[in-house]
Amino acid sequence: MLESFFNKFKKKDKEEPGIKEKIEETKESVEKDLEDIKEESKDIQENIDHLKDSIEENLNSTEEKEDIDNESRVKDLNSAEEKEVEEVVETEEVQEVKTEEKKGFFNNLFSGLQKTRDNISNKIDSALARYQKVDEELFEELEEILISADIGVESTMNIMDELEDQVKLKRVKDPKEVKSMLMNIMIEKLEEANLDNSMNIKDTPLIMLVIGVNGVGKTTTIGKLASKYKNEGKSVTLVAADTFRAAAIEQLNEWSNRAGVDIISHQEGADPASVVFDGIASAKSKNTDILICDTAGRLHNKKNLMNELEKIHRIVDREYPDARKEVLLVVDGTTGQNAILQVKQFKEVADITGVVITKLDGTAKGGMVFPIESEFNIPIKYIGVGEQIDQLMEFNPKDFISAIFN
Ligand SMILES: Nc1nc2c(ncn2[C@@H]2O[C@H](COP(=O)(O)OP(=O)(O)OP(=O)(O)O)[C@@H](O)[C@H]2O)c(=O)[nH]1
Ligand SMILES: [Mg+2]
Repeated sequence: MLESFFNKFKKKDKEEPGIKEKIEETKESVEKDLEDIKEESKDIQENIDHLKDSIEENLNSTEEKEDIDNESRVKDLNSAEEKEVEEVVETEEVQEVKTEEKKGFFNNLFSGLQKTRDNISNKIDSALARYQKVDEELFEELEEILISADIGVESTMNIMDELEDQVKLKRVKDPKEVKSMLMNIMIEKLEEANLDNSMNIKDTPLIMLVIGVNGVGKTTTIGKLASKYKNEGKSVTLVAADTFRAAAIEQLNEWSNRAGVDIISHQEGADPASVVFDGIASAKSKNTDILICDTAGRLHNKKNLMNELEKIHRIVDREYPDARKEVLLVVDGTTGQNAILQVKQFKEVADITGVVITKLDGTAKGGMVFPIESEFNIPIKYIGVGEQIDQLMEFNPKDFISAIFN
């Protein structure tokens, strides 16, 4: 088409001289423009192709992603459902175990405190049944009952003052109403001491030193504690730092087998501090949570006991500064006033962080928890209510008073 157009003008060149050059020039520039346009359109086409490719790629990957997302969403939903079902089953199982544990706890506590309950609760019942009205005589009789259960004069006075105030304030006439009032006042008085009765086993490593006079139940308590803490998921090692008698080491060994925990022991007569040293080395290398040391922490001689405990404390401070220390004093509940006296004496020589009262199953004088908490201000952490491995209960004012009143 361009050729015929230019040929037309060739003819004209003869009529108009110079026009031929002009036409040639225009032809060249038009041809060049055409070339440029062709190039440009090639580029544009290439760009379009490229864009198409990338759009397609994006579309594919979005689809793939959606597929993956959907798949994982379905997976998440399924696993959430499974988890929910598992959780429901687990919660039921855990609740069942907890209910069983609670039942076991109250059964043990209730039967373990029977003698004290008979002494306090039954006597109170029969006194209240004999009175028609709430008067001074009844108060005196109640006071005697509390004192006979080793609640102590000071604590008994505090409890009775409060009871009389409340009876006046609430104008209580019927003796039957007095029992629950008395129970609540006793719980309040124990709680008033504001002591931390629960043993903190969360902050580990923890080193427990168990002290107390001969035969109070130290080794038995250690065995029970080891089993308890192991069941609560803690790793425990016993340290036979009572090297006084070979039989003591053997007895602790038996408890370590019963509880299924490790033990570190030396020969009879070895230095107790060196056994503690080895116990610490073992705890460090195995990352053990709790070390429980059975000490021959007797009070036949105050100076000896102080020296022995100081030496052990020094070793712990030097070798295991990260470890928390608890010093548990064990007293035998069946020794009544003697047990209270031991708390007083040990308090003078050792930084006791808690008391364990053992053999409460064998005494009617469980009231001794009052002077220990209120007068000496030392928390009772556990009570022993039998020789069996599970017969060591955490001490809790409400549970304790409820168990001796109902
Ligand atoms: N009924 C009853 N007996 C207990 C309780 N705790 C310990 N016993 C018994 O008390 C006795 C002495 O217990 P041990 O654990 O050997 O006392 P210990 O303080 O280690 O004695 P030594 O090492 O000799 O100083 C054992 O016969 C235990 O079975 C308890 O809570 N109730
Ligand atoms: Mg012992």
